[in-house]
Order: sequence, then C-alpha cells, then structure tokens
Amino acid sequence: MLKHQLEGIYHLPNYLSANEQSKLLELCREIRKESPLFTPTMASGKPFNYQMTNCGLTGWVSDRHGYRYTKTHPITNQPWAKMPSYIGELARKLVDEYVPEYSKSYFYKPETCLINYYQKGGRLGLHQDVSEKNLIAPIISISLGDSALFGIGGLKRSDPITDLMLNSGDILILSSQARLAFHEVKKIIPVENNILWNRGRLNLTIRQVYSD
Ligand code: MD3
Ligand code: FE
Repeated sequence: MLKHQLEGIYHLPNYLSANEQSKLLELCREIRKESPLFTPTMASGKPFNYQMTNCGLTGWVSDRHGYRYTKTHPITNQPWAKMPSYIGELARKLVDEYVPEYSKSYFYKPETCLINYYQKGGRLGLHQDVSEKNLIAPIISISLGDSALFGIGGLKRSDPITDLMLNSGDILILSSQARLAFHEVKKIIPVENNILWNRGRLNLTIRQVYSD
C-alpha cells in the first residue's frame, strides 16, 4: 500500500492479467500504424527522452509552440486513431470502482489515451499535468513492458518525492488532490520477460480533457 501525503492515489500492482496486457499491446500496435510514434520537443526545441502518440478525438502534443491538445497527429496531419472501446471501458470501470465519489457527481468521459514509449535511458522530468481544461477528472495510467522508477511529490515542485515502482500490468489512478501532484519517470528498469517485441516500456494515460 502506497503511503503518500496526498489523497487520491491508487496503485493497483499487477492488476492486468497476461491476456489483458497482450490485448492492450495489440491495440497499441494497431494505433501506431495509423498514428505513429514521434519524439515530442519542448518549446526550446530540446527533444524529450521518450516517444509518444495518442488515440481519441484529441491528443496531447508538445513542440515549439508549447504543450496543448490537438485534433490531428503532428506528422501525418490526420485525426488521431480512434480510441478502442476496450481502453475506454477499462478506464470507466476503474473510475467507477476506485473513485465512486467522482462517478456519483460526474459522467466520466475517456476522451484521449496518451501513449508514451520509453526505451533504455528514457525518462520524463518532474512536472504537473495541467494542459487539460478539466483538472478534476481522474487520470488512469497503465504500464506495459519494462519497469519504471516513478516519483510522485506534492502540489509544490519542492515537496518531497515518494518513489514507486511501476511494473507491467500495474494501474495507477490519480484523482482528487493527487491529480495535480508533481511527478516524474526517473529511470526505466529492463525486465527479463518483456511482453514488448523490442523491449522498452509503454505507458497509457486515459484522460478526460474537457469538462462537458
Ligand atoms: C500523477 N506519464 O504523460 S504515468 C505524462 O509513465 C506522464 O509515462 C508518466 O506523467 C509515464 O504526463 C507517468 C502516471 C501519471 C500520469 C498522470 C499523473 C501520474 C500522474 C497526473 C498527476 C499526478
Ligand atoms: Fe504527467
């Protein structure tokens, strides 16, 4: 059980069966045929240390113009691949089960799934997720493949960080106060029997970006 200064974090280790993980991996392979992985850059032009894509009606991107949600893929200029109903339904089930107080007041809409792909040496520096108009809806994270040493802090950049290992099949739910916590991917830790064909780690985050 994860102890943390913020409420609303639920870590479900090994929640997904091997079959469910394979199914999600197959869906990611379909998505990247239509919406290929690319390396985002910061506004400065510096590339991030991972690749990404999205599915759904909107998707998060970062480039010279900064962070934002767009309706099209920045390389193909085509709409993002459709969100598979399997992914949307899994996210809704998790919100209903683990964040019932949210489901009582709002209808959770899984509008986008951001897919991050980390190879050996991949990382993501300390940040808050605030590009979404809706900062109340929970975020669901799914980890597949290699493990990640993940750090989660508080609402201030300088707050202490709690380390957490995210392994293949783990779910992390960020709701309530934790939705705005600073967090980072410190290190990718290779595993022996990686379900990904070419190793590395996939992280899927399902988000509701808009409020209605
Ligand atoms: C904590 N991704 O895409 S997922 C991101 O492993 C991102 O790829 C990481 O941070 C990854 O923005 C972490 C877990 C996660 C996602 C969203 C959060 C943790 C979060 C939002 C608020 C607090
Ligand atoms: Fe994040």
